[in-house]
Amino acid sequence: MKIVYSADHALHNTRTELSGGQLVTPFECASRMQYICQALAKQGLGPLQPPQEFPRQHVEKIHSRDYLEFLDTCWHAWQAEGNQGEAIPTVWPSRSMPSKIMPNHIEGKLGYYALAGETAIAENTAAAAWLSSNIALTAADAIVQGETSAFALARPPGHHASTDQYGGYCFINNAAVASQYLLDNGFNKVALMDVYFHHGNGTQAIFYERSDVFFSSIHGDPVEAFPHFLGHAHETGQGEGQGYNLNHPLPTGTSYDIWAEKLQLSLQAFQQYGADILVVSLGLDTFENDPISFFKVKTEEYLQMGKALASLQLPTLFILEGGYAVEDIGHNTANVLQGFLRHRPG
Ligand code: 5XA
Repeated sequence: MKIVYSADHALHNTRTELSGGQLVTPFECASRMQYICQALAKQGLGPLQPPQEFPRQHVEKIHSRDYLEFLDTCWHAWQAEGNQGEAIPTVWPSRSMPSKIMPNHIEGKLGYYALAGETAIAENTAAAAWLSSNIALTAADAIVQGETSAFALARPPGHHASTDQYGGYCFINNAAVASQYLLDNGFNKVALMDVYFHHGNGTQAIFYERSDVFFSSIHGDPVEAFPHFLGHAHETGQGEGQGYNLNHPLPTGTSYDIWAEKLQLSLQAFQQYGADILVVSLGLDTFENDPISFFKVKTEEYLQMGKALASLQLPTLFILEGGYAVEDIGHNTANVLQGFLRHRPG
């Protein structure tokens, strides 16, 4: 399996996350990658290969130009105001003030482009987000070149980012960018399986009215879990996308057996759809000891998850998303890949 990685993910090294009414050290932190790299090496997975740089136009197919410009200029504008801390939003175009006029001030712009308030932006956040998308594109390109499977060891994650909003630690939607790249390079029907604990609201929104990407997600029920305002079972797609969005919201304490039943439903739907490529948004925050999630998947069960994903017998692109039990994320990630490779070598 081709694995794409760059140590420069650590460019995104924010100090603050708004959590529980406090500014804490971000759960989505650079050390996650050290544990994953160590576990991959220990299990003989690799080598890790560097990303290529792709033209920005691949990302512009998913995200609006004004949003990307905001991302590129946010830190400078924030600093120019004399702010001492990292950039976080404090005001939103909420239900009671839905003005369509774009504020000039960075405080207003942050609220316009943020879908949540926990995620800070610092000096190199945009550079790291672009790099993360290049990692996803390089791994996608490996599949286009004939690899059976590839793993984009990318950070920051992407699945909460929509066309023009960031949040939930996500800035550029790597899975969406990679899926579009696959469609532009010979594949016709993408099965996009999101196994991240939190619903992939950004990915769903991006493809909601399209039939060339079938999005399915198994996640904490949004009445109880972030992002709270998307991810219900009745959201099944719209227009041309009707029938190509399948959500499985699940309650607190969900074990792997229950989770795996939903995965089988998604895989069956992908088969009926006639997918020719599988993209996996691989979050490891379904783990039983994850500090901000409430599923109960155990380390050894990630082998079964990999095996189940291999059963589709499709070219498969894994893209790293979340997972915050830092000392366990390595083994859990490696187990998914090992479980997959044992049943679909390559
Ligand atoms: O999968 N998404 C996340 O891990 C983001 C959670 C943000 C909670 N405020």
